[in-house]
Order: sequence, then C-alpha cells, then structure tokens
Amino acid sequence: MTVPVSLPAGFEWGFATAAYQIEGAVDEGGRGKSIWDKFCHLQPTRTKGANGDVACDHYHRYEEDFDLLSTYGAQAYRFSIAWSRIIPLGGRNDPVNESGIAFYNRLIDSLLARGITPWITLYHWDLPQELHDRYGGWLNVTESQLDFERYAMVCYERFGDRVKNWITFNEPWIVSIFGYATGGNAPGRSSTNEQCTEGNTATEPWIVGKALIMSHARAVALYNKLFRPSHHGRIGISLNGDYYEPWDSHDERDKAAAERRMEFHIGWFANPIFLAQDYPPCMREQLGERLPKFSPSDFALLREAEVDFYGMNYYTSQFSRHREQPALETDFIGNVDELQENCEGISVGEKSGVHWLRSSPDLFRKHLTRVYNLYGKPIYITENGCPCPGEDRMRCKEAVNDTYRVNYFKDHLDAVAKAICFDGTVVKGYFAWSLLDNLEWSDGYEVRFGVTYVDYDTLKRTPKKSAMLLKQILNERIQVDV
Ligand code: PNW
Repeated sequence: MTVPVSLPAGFEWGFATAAYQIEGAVDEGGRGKSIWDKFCHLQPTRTKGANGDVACDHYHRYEEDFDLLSTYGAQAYRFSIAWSRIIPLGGRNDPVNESGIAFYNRLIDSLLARGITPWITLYHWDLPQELHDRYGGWLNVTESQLDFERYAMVCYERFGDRVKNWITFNEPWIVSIFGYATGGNAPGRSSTNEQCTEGNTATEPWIVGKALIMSHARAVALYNKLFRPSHHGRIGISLNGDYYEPWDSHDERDKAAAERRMEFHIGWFANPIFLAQDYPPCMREQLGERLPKFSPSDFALLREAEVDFYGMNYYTSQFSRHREQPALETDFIGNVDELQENCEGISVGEKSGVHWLRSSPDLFRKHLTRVYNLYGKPIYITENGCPCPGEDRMRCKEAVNDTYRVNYFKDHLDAVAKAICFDGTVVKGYFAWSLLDNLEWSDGYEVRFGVTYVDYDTLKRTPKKSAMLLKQILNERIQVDV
C-alpha cells in the first residue's frame, strides 16, 4: 500500500557547495593560501593531479551560477567562506582583507536580490596555511579556538545583518580523521599511510576533534551573546555519519558494534555539542588517555553554546561487524569491520559512481529518527547526493541523463517525508549536494556530484535532469496551508 506523505509548509530547500571546491581564483583579491592549496600541489600527487586553482571559476561566474539556482527554483543556497580570503594569514591579530569581504558581500547581495536565502558555512576544510605553519593549526587546541572565534566574529559583524543562517563547521569527523588519521585529506598527516611523512594516527585526530569542538563552542557562544539579540539568526553545525545496521542482526555483539560505530562517528561530536556531555563512554573505554578531557571551564563554554539545529550530511549506510581481537591504537571506528553487505549477502543499497556510496534511503529514515531522538534538535539536511554509476567516464550528453541521481533524490526525499509523518522527527530543510560538479577533494574532478554538468575545459555549465526535479518534487510535496 502506498500512502501519500508530504513535507511540511515552510520546509526550506536548495543546493550546497563549498569554497575550495568551486571558487578557483586562488591568487586573486588578496586571498591567502589554505592547507588545501598546499595539499593539492604536493608531489607525488595526493589528489589525482587535481587542484582548486581554477575549479569551476565560481569566483568570476557566480552570477551565472545563481541564475541556475533561480531556474532550479531554489529557496536557499548553502556555501562556505574561505577563511583565508577574509583573513589571509588567519590569526586574531592579522589584518582583515576588504577585497575578500567585498566578494562575499557580492554573493550575499546577489542571492538576496533573487529571493534566495543564504546559508553560510564558516569552515569547510580550508584552514589558512599560515596557522598550520605558525602553531600546528588544529593540533593546537588553545590557539586555534581563539583564532577561529575572531574569524567568526568578523563574519557575523560584516555579513550578519543579511545572513541569518550559520553553520560553524562542515564535518569535523572528516576534518579530524581524513586530515590526521588516514592522511587522505589536507593537511595529510598519518602514521599508517605510506604517503605521509608526519603524523600520529593514534593521538592527533582526537586532539584535533577537541580543537574543533571548542572552536565551534566559542563561535556559537559569541553569536548567542553578542549577535543573536540583534541579528535574530540561527546557528548549528553539520555532522556527517552513516547509519549502521548489524552485519548479523541476530548477533548481539554486532548490534553493539553498529551502535558503537555510530558513537565514534557522531557521538564524538554530538555529545559535547548538543548535550554538553563528555564523549561517549565507549570512546573513553577504547581510547583511554588518548582522548582529551573537558575541563569544568570547557563544559561551561559548551553549555553556553546552545545551537538551533543539527545539520546532517547524509550519503550512505553500512553494516557493522564486531571484531574478536582487541582494538589497535590506530583504530578510529570502534574496533569493527564496516561492510556493504550483511551476513546474508544482502547489499545495503544500489551502487553509485563512487565506491563508498550506495543508495540506502530506508536507513536514512532510521538515521534521521535516531539522531532526532538522541540530540533533540530540529534537523536540516545540509548535504545529500551522489554520483551516477559510470558518470566519471561520460560526456555531457550522457551525463545530463542522470536517472540514478533522480531516483536517489526521490527516494531520499520520500524517506524524509516518512520520518516526519510517521516517526515524529522534526526535519526543516534539505540541501542537495551539489549545485555544480566540482573538485571532489582527493578524488579530483572525476567524481561528479553536481546537478549541473561542468565541462572543465570550457567551464560551460549544463543542467542535468535532476536539477529541475527537486523543484517539481518539493513543490508537489510541500503542504500548503489554506
Ligand atoms: C562531504 N565518506 O564529504 C563533503 O562535505 C563535501 O565537500 C563532499 O564533496 C561531499 O561529501 C561528497 O563526498 C564526504 O567517505 C566525503 O564517507 C567522504 C565521505 C563522506 C563525506
């Protein structure tokens, strides 16, 4: 039996991007270097030869890109600010770059003129290189949080009259783990990855995690105290994390492994941030002294940093299987195996164009409801999307027929509607990742997540079928109050 479900009135939706993935113009307008500039130019390459020097050239083509947003019917647009455009050297005593401020003012004003609501992410992975060189960047918990606080303050002061939606960090888990445990992302530190010359996988990610949590807390506390009363905006953070089912649903140890995996993914950040509590007990148990502690003053700050929403980036789900042997010091997932098939050989979902992502909308619904029940904040889905199978080898003509993506969006929006209607979960908005094909970090330009095809030789943009679909689905589905 099919039941018609709909999304509530006022449900916000649009598309998301991030500065380094689309802007280009890395040497223009007084921008300073970020850790991604350096990482993308390492030899031998760690990013399939790709870098963000030009990317989608959004820096010069933003009007054209916003025309696309208008055509697609978007109500909102999530983008990130490159810290090193605003404060090229990054630090709290370093100069503010007016030309960088002017660029983001142009973006904001152009969106507002079109009736599109801007959502700003302060940090989407691009730490000013200078802060990394000066004191180790996120490895320095004390310094980094003060510099981030000042950067946030400049953004609120200069943009907060018009910007009412703020996201402090995008995916602190990826920042900590890919940056400092596996070394797959900038700054590329790891003691288990042969390509890396520096790092300590057993300790660094946990230090960085604390720096990100406290930096977030400072930025939110500052907003609450000095800006909320007059700006009346909303602030939150975007956490990634898959949903995990037990590999063998009859095995209690696999059930515990699934829950533990999610605690290592989400609870690591969500317990301190949303509940002002210590890290999940299973993390303390496994990581012992390697997991930094929160002092009474840290907890006081966490309590002051009440947020308005939970930003959820969701792409896929997996199965989790317990391990018999004790955890390695370098383990960061709770001593489990992660699998895309369960013990009966059933796949978690249909394969996409990238190995780590299979389409699992039913588990998305469970994930939404679990997160809402645990952390109690309204959820905005700040990223959801996929590349189609084989899309990396397609030319424009083929790529625009993105049936897999169309179905992915349909199925995932259906899951959102069910979570709202049947599970009582509060979900208030949805951003598709991404407006444009763009630099997919260490995967370079081959993996395409856009609803718009970008030809990287000519930079021509061509809408794919999925681009217009969201407008159709969301307009049909949103309940109209009469
Ligand atoms: C997110 N994983 O990253 C980022 O926020 C985006 O910038 C990125 O383009 C997008 O997802 C697509 O990858 C992730 O391996 C990268 O599970 C990798 C994973 C999850 C999220």
